Amino acid sequence: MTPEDILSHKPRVLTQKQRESYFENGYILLERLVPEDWLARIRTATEDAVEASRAIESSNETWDLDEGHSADAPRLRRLSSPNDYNAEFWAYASESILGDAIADLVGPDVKFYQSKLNFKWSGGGDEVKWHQDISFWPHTNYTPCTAGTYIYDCGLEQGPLGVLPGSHDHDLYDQYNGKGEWVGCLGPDDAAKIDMKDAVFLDGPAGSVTVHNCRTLHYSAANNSDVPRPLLLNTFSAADAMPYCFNPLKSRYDQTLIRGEPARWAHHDPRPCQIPPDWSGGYTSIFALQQEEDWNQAAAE
Ligand SMILES: O=C(O)CCC(=O)C(=O)O
Repeated sequence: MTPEDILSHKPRVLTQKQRESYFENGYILLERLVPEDWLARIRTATEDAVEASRAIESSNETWDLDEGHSADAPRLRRLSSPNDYNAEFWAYASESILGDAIADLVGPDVKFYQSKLNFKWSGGGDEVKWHQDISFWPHTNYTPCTAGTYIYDCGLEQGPLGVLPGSHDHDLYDQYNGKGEWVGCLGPDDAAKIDMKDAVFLDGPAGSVTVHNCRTLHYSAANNSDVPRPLLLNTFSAADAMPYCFNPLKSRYDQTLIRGEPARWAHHDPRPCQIPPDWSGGYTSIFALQQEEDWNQAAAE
């Protein structure tokens, strides 16, 4: 679906102005979108996951542990595929107002693609370097977008998501390093050209939702505050967007329709997309890739 097709459908929860702003800027912040009852459910699921992580000693497909993690003092970077880990997360992604807001941005027929819960722990939780999502998981068009839900209040000092408005309309960047290895972020020369004064940081109270398009450049700073910053990320697309590479965070719900009808025709956008490595042998997380950590290579083999 093109933005014009999408905008021609009656919105469910967003205003027409909000939708137009998303297409113009490549992102939107929906303050306090999530009602208290859903927020309570995903908070409990998050706290249960942190409890369970006490028994985990090394990073694996599901858990990405931060340096210093222990049973006594958990420190997590990411829980991969939370929707597969706890049905409460999947209920939120598929049944709540979130799916209605996404339908307003990708069209009435919406598919789920993948999920992750990025913790960015207090006292130095890693930055996420400037990158674009779509070359991690190319699709036939650029409707895919990722919704980030702040499970607790997120202030500027906790490393909220930062975006570069309008960057979704530019060419995609190279996310391989000079040695031809995938690093999942812009090289130092490209990153240095970004003027941080142009970045918009999407801090917000608990229950706020950020949505960024799959082409939008985004970044988040380290969390040097005393409070962790769990951000629940769900990626969706229009039903007519077909992935053509292996899903790095393969989920049992990949391609599940959460609103509307299945597509009979794929929509192809002619703009090119960089191809990632073949993830069928394994994937770790964006944190490990961008830090060029060894356990990524081990898992990939
Ligand atoms: O956790 C964040 O701040 C951003 C995460 C992100 O961009 C990603 O996982 O692709």
